[in-house]
Amino acid sequence: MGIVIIDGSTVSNFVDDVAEFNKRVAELFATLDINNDGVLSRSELRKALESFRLLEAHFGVDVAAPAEELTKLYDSIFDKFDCDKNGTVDMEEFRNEMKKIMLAIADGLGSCPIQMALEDGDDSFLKLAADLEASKIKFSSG
Ligand SMILES: [Ca+2]
Ligand SMILES: [Ca+2]
Repeated sequence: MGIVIIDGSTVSNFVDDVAEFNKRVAELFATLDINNDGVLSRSELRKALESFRLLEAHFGVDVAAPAEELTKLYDSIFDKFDCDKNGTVDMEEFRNEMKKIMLAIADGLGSCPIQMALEDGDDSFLKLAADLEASKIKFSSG
């Protein structure tokens, strides 16, 4: 358990670093693609969204909502990701939508840093953003 502090620029710097962002997205995608068929199904994406607490906040998911409502909501999020409406989310669709979400979060954070409490083994995208920022600070200070 640790605390990271992130603000809008932490998140937008992460997205702007295309090589790093794409690499992280690819890693995340591989983790989420439980049956390794190269695409995310509805249930795979839902599992992913459930594990991203900040994304839930971003989409206004009320975790205490009834199951059918949650399912509807996750379906509507899936439809956002599934740009070509073929019923699965491929890597490119996933990357495009993650980018939009991260930039929207960055906008929302602006220059007001927030503290995030992290549990051990937490590999949320925002933590990755914070890690990247930390590693850059380390490099630039020698
Ligand atoms: Ca899959
Ligand atoms: Ca698709």
